[in-house]
Amino acid sequence: MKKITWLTTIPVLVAVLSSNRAHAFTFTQVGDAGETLNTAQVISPASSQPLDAISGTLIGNADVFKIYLTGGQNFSASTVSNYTLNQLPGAIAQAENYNAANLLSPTKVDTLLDPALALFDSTGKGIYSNDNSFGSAQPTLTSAGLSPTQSGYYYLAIFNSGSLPVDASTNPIFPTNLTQDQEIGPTNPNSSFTGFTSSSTINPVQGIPNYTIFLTGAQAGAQAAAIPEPSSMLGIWAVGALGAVAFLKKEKQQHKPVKFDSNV
Ligand SMILES: [Ca+2]
Ligand SMILES: [Ca+2]
Repeated sequence: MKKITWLTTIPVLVAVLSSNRAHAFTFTQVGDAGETLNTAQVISPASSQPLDAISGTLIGNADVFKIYLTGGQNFSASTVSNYTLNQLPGAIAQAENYNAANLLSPTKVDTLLDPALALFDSTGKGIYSNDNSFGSAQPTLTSAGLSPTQSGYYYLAIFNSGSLPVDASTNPIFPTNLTQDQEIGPTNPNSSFTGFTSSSTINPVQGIPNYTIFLTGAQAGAQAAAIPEPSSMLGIWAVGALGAVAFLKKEKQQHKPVKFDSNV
């Protein structure tokens, strides 16, 4: 995507998120979310509030959450890290500012450097997965595309890039021979995941890495399906990704000016 598109889209999305955030709900992991359907963490309290984000720390290979999607291909999920911000188009070349101290600052954000995301249906069958998007190591599951049309409960997994969701025969649920930036559907649509392979690439800067998954098209539970807001029509793709980026850029500007392309 061209730089001009990113930068002109961000102000619109800031307004969208601001209007939604007033009644949105952010869930924080309690303890350690498991790596199977049975040990997935259930969002609580269940309600029809929009589920804006899930935050946590990654212990083990993966964290799996049971979430309710409102359907209509409005679901998207995206993570962002300080490292991502340094790599984004339109941001200044901040590599000189990227170091461990930066990432560990309490004003900075996620320290899980290379996560992947995958969505499964209520029986654990793969829907889609992504490892890296937009030239960064952070994943995005976009709306439209492979995003579910049907409302209902699904399982969202965040896992180390070196891990793979597998079925009972340890076959990977998603293809492994594709380029990392691709959003991919399952290898076998009839296979259900039963766990994750062990990761050899856990890469925290220090200690246990934390993450935040920004969401659209999700809510905390099944009660009274949320009425789609007009702004959700903007969710063609990556509303979660761009909105998160816009929000974090705004936060970051409080600490350090971010230069933008002079042509915008
Ligand atoms: Ca876990
Ligand atoms: Ca990744």
